[in-house]
Amino acid sequence: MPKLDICFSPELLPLYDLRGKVAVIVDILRASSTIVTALGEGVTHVFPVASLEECTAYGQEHGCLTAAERDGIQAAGVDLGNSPFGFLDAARPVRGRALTISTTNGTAALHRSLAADSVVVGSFLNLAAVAGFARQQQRDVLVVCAGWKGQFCLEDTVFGGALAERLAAEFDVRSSDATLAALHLWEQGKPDLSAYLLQSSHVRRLNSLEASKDFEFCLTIDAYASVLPLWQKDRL
Ligand code: 3SL
Repeated sequence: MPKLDICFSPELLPLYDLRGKVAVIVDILRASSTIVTALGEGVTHVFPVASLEECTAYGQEHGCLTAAERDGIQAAGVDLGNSPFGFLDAARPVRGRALTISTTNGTAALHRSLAADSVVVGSFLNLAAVAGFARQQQRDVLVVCAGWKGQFCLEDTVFGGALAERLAAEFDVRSSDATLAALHLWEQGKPDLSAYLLQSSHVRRLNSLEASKDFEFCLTIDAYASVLPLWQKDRL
């Protein structure tokens, strides 16, 4: 039976062997939720890049939309920040456009996980798509929580618990303490996810940036149930 394990922070990745595995990159607030929303709203593909310089250069070279955030705030010189609502604005349609995006933790976690056999981006918005892909692959899964500047984030780990619950019949979700802990947190949080996660430091940070509607949106389970951002060569 394949195993589902959870890496609480990209800083812990050197302790894991990604070869032969499916890596699920999670940054619920907000990079992974924003990437899923962008693809769900018709963006053709996403180039996640590490630096702001790469983001703006890529945008100019390829004529694509640019999105970037630093410390939660839209970076200078790009079209969009890291809010899913940037891709839901009827005044600025995104369908048919490509996107390059750079964020503090989410896109960095993705680049650090490329040794995995498959890399996908997961969020509550596309939980069903990620679970379906894992079932189809029948390989060990490592959920890579983007965290915040190397530190643990409650919402990413709770997502790991939600995924473990969905896959419990087909995957070993009991042999890693990290997965057990995530399942416990998910059990606590799922009756009222938004009330539970209101305690988290990232939610407090977003609320201070007046991005509280992003928080509620990012917790909508399966709003984009068939969107699967899968890393292929240099893009999702
Ligand atoms: O660090 C990231 O990747 C972001 O998701 C952080 S924020 O939600 O934009 O603050």
